[in-house]
Amino acid sequence: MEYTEAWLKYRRLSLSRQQCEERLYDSLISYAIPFEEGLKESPCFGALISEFENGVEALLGMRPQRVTDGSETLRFAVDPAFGSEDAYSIDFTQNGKNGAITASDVRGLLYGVFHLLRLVATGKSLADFSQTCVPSNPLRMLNHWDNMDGSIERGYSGRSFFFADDQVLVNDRTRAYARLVASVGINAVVINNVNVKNAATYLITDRYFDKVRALSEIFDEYGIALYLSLNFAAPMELGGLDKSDPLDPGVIEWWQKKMAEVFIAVPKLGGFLVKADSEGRPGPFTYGRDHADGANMLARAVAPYGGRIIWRCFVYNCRQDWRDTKTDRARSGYDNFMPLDGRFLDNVILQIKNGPMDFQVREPVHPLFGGLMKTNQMLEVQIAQEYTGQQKHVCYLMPMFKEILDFKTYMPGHEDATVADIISTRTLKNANGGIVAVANTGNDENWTGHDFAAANLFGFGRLAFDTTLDPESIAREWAELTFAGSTKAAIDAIVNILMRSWPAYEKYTSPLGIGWMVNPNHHYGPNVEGYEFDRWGTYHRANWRGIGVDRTTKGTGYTMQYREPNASMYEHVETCPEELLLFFHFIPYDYRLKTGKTLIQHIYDTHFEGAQDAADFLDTWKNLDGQISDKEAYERVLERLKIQAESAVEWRDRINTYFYRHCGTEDEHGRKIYE
Ligand code: GCW
Repeated sequence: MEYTEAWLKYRRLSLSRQQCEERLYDSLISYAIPFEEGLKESPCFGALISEFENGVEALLGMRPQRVTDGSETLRFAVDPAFGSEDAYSIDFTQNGKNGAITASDVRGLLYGVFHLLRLVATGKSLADFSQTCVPSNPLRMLNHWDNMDGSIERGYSGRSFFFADDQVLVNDRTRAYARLVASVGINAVVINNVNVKNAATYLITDRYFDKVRALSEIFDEYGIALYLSLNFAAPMELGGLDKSDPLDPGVIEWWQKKMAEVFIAVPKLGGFLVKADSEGRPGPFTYGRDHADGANMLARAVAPYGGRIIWRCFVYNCRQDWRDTKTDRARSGYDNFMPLDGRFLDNVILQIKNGPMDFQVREPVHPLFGGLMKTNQMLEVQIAQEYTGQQKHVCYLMPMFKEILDFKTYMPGHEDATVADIISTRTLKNANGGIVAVANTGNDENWTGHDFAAANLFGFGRLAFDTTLDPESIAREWAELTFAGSTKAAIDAIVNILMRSWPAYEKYTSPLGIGWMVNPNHHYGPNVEGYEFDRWGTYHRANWRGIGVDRTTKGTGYTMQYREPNASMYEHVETCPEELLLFFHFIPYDYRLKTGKTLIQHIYDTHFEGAQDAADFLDTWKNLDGQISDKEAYERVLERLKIQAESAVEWRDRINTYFYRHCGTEDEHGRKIYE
């Protein structure tokens, strides 16, 4: 299947000689790599050369020459004393003519080259340019939920390009993918679904070693470590043992032997991701053991090979009864893992979803951030738009991620520590940390179904590498690279749509942080009571008086999982941020919000506004006909924006009618609300 180069198109610039000179692009014409001999062994060396030479040639129409006689105009220098892993600097201030990219390793140089090419592709001048970039996060990871039959759990962009018919695929697209994600700084990838079943259990056997190794080597050329999701019950399913008890000597020995075998066969492997005791997956609970017992047992088995165990905290009771108002799914991550703080080994990292429920359009930050003080942590976000329009709707998520990263946790002794500080390992000076996104790719030609969804893939990588970046600049950079050759007005419009998209989606779907209200199972489209009487712990409790879940001390007590002053802030209606009001409180329809509007009027207004925003996106796009360089992309986006506009109307009307029927209050503006 064909695929595009997404933001790596490197469309030829049309510049005059003078412009090239002024921007110092001439300095890209010759380059040198001092001490090259010692660096050739580095797995990224080939990619460094080819990315630089091909990129410059595509953009400027001249192929850079490598020289060794001191006449170079650009110098790549590895300086082990330069700084932390993957950091680099680009400097064109030395003598006003020549440039240098410096890093402590070749992977850092490769990141520097991708950065340099972004500058040139977006027409930035290199004259006087100087910047040092240090990655914010040690691990910058993607999790693919790809199954070995080629399907993708929560995939909205076609089939898997890692697997088909229970085989591992290694082909051109493997490399194209590695380039794409490495170009934005991703350095670790899990290729298989966290729900490890059937053939996927056998990925750690010789049935698949050759292909897995081949894949890991391609990744390695782009500085990416391959990880696999693991089946905790493998000792039984593969080894024929009668248990998977993590403290059982036979089980321990089985894993030790298994890991020796795996790391000899696939030496570049970074480690494993584990979903245990969650949504029916096996885990240590079966044997009366806890998550630390389970994770540490595996961590010991991979430690001799430098491997890591990434253990997910998405553990909750998925057999709840809606009549029970005390059991609260939101509490479960903290209740399960907080007592284990300090018990995990150094090569274990807990992977924590951004919020306590499940990737809703708005959730509070997970209270384990700021709670845990002696544990390696990773933030898990989802760019696969499971609950945010499934890549039929545009929903640019970097503004949401940015809010999460900037959230102050008030961890004792580190009162200023934000989520970004904690996961980066800056706060706790711990061994491991980072950020991971559930990936949104598939084998669709444009990788992400909706062309605009690629902004989330690009943006996630950029933000993971530098959590101080601003979402709008990232959006602009992505738009300029992807839609190079389009009019300035078109680029501005794309950025505008992206920046308005998350707020719009939030407005026309469930109100004020309550979440859900989607169709069960597939999670697309409105269904206000779709999850109301289900077993998943996802209730909004709307009745004729009001709506919301009481998570205060009078209700489920969830608010007390936060550090002060956050706990009190959420506990009281007056101080609770209003975008999360219904997540924390049951609120009557006639309650007045800070805007002076009643809750019910707010619900009506936001739903009319959100649907109007979606209609505006479509109109804007229609007006750009002829201004977008890539005609096919234009048509694809047009088709999706139509779907979104229609779906937003359906959301608006279902939600408004539902509440109108419940409380009987008329819209103050007399707009059409169906009976
Ligand atoms: O939100 C749920 C998804 C499941 C997913 C699970 C998880 C991979 O609906 O499809 O399973 O989260 O994160 O483990």
